[in-house]
Amino acid sequence: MPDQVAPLSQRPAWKALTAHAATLKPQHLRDLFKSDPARGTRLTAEAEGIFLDYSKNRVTDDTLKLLIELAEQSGLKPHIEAMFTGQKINITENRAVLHVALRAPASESIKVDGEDVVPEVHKVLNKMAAFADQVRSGKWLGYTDKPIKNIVNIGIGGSDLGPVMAYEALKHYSQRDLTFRFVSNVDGTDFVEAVHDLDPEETLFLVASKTFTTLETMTNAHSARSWTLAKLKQTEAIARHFVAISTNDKEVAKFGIDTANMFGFWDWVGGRYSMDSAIGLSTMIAIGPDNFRKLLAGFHAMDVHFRTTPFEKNLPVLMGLLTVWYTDFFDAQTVAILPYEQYLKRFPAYLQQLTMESNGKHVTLDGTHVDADTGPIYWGEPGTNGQHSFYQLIHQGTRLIPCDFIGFSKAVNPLGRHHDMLMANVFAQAEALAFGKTAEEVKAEGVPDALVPHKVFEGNRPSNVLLANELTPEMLGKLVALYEHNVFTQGVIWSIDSFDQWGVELGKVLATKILGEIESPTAPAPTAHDTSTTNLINRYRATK
Ligand code: G6Q
Repeated sequence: MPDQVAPLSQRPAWKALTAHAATLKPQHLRDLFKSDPARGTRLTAEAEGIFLDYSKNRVTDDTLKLLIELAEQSGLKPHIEAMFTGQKINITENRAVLHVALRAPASESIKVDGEDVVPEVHKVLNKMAAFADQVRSGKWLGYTDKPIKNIVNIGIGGSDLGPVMAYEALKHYSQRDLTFRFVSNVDGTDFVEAVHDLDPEETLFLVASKTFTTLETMTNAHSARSWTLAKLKQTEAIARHFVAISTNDKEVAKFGIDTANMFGFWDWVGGRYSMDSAIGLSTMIAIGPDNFRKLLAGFHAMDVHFRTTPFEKNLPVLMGLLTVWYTDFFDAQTVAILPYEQYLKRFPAYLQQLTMESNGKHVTLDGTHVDADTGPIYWGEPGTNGQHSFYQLIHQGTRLIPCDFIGFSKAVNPLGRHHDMLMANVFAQAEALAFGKTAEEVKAEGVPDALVPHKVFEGNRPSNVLLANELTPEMLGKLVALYEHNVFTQGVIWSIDSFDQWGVELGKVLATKILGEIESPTAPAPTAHDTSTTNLINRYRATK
């Protein structure tokens, strides 16, 4: 395991950055570009078909040098090696963190507790591929011998957000005569709406749950079972209409799914890092095994880049360090993810879990309170829609919101001038945020004095522009891995465990307790809660 490092505020680079930030903050991006026009081409990095322009950030060469020193003093290099070599860096759960093994080529060997996990990964991939081919070709028949036409993934959190995001992102590459639906919420509406126009005879459920005990998923899976049996009557039908994706074969068997129809994964795959494991079965059925392997190859290419490239040219490292810079030295609370690609409409939601569940921590690896702010809030919407709603605040509000613009040189669906218009907006927004419009410029347009302050754009608002060639399965893998390693970089600087999620536990425990209290009509009114909670429960019991 990597050596322990000094608390953040005592690392020399941190102290130097604190002093440096004070001198840099008053400087405007307009001046930084004026005194150093070459920064527009110099402060860029390119890897695996992704071009990152980070020149419109409030940094200089000195800032970058110090941030990289901070990465070194935080032990980023040994931490990367520890992750890639299967060491148990998720210390609170005593687990290895090996999503990188899910996309390792068969020729590689990665050991956990002395055992090579790569052959197992490929065994599951082959089993998924055989199954996906059967469904795609219409050979997998339902209980009444009709081919499957509808695939419904039931899962939540990490067992849902990746599959939904990837399905939407790669719809262009999907088999269009199959219908895909995703059910996650325990709100019955989610299930009812997902199946309202489907025929159980032609519907296959993928029950995706690492633990196979998650309340929402098991409740939805039982409703799916009842919905199926209401038409097909015989319990033997379940074997043709349900498969499981899980690490828990006992619970899968208990549910009544044949473990021959179970696709496994391992405790070293975190939920939010699992879209390229068997959890991606819906993706593989949608786009086919060949495209799924291209997706994995994209992930792997970014893994190699992250592991082997010097920090100055390392895309995830640079992006991670910039996020630390704004979070801790500019008090930025959020990061906006702005994909100018309609197919990436669920990408911000996917990144919300990846980033916020990973780095929403206030305790360091040694159990002490972290001495800086951690994980910013990630949010966003695809461009250009956001421009007509929340960009106002980014341009003229009082908060600093670093933005990641994501654009592509080629349209997946070329249509007249649409793509040029879309991309013109990427460049225009980043330019407007950085350089703004001064009072003099506004006045020169003949704007009356009273309106001038309203029409001034201060500028000096930072952004990254990520420009990639085209959204393909391979490119999606690269983009997701880019953010996975960006998050990892941030977590290492803050010395937190980016791979546990204890913060979701308390609410779950309380909900189970309260469920018992509201379901039993004879139970006495609960008293063990605070007066507000008791009052709400009683009101609900009386009005439901
Ligand atoms: C992700 C979290 C969480 C998890 C869900 C679903 O990193 O662990 O979002 O994915 O709670 O868990 P199961 O897959 O076990 O149902």
